[in-house]
Amino acid sequence: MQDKELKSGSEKPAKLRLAIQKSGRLYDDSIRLLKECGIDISNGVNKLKTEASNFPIELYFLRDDDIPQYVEDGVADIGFVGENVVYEKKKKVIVGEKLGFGKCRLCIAIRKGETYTGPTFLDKTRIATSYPVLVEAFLQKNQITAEIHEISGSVEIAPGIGLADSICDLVSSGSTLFMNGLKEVETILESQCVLIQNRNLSEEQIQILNRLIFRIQSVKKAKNNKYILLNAPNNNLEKIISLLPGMKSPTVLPLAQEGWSSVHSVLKENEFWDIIEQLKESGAEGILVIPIEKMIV
Ligand code: PRT
Ligand code: ZN
Repeated sequence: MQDKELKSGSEKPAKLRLAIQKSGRLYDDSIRLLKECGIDISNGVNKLKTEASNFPIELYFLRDDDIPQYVEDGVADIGFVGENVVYEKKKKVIVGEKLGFGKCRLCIAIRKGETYTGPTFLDKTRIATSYPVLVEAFLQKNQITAEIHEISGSVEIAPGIGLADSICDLVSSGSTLFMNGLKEVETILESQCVLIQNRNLSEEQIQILNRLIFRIQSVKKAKNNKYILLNAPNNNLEKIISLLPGMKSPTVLPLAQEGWSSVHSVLKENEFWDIIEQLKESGAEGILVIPIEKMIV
């Protein structure tokens, strides 16, 4: 009896420990993505860690800079973190699924009035950055020698106070550069939040991870697609169908009004406006475009 109890006590069901940013730009989107994946973490997002009630995942809330190290060490099994941090930290982790948020670019910026002549412009100058590893790699690739000044915050003020000639920092809207009299001249990395994983996960953990990735992919696909319903005159049905790829092919149902059909299909977000215009030109009416919550293909 005692043996049995000990045995069942030691056989803990497998779970995945997921590290996400504690607060900051990636926090809201990370939580939202988990919710969209049907993972309930409502029992305490303000703690250091919390467990999902309906999925074998435990969440750790950390500073984004620390996430690659925790995942490399196996303190966390997986993490959501920006590619900029992953590649700057150079930790031994597997970089997987792109998560579609936290998008930005790591750019070199110079004073607005200067004329950029290519990477050689940076030769023998001073570059201020929080990303010395990525900047060094860019300089080496272009055979440039420059002095890298590593600073941890407000990089954009460095040229203005005479600390550097240029900067390398993350940009999203570009307004920070603009307000500081700077302009982008090189993009050294396009970045977004990605899923990273420890290299030694157990079989069971990989199975849980695959379930999570499947859900993430379904959410991402749904975001990139719209469901469309429209009424089509039968005499132009073929043309209208040819404009709508659908997941297999569009669904066509007869309308009560003779000579008309109802057509249902799925459209890619980026082809959406072009196709809508062509559909209208082909006589489609009553067009409804509806967001899709999950898409399993
Ligand atoms: O406390 P912790 O260390 O966890 O957070 P943090 O302050 O280091 O990071 P945080 O929350 O600012 O950013 C987290 C991640 O968000 C980054 O590592 C990037 O992957 C991503 N991200 C996306 C950005 C931006 N966009 C961004 N625009 N990170 C920073 N910025 C900053 C940039 O450094 C510059 O100061 O925003 C300014 C530029 O923005 P624009 O819109 O004016 O161009
Ligand atoms: Zn940080």
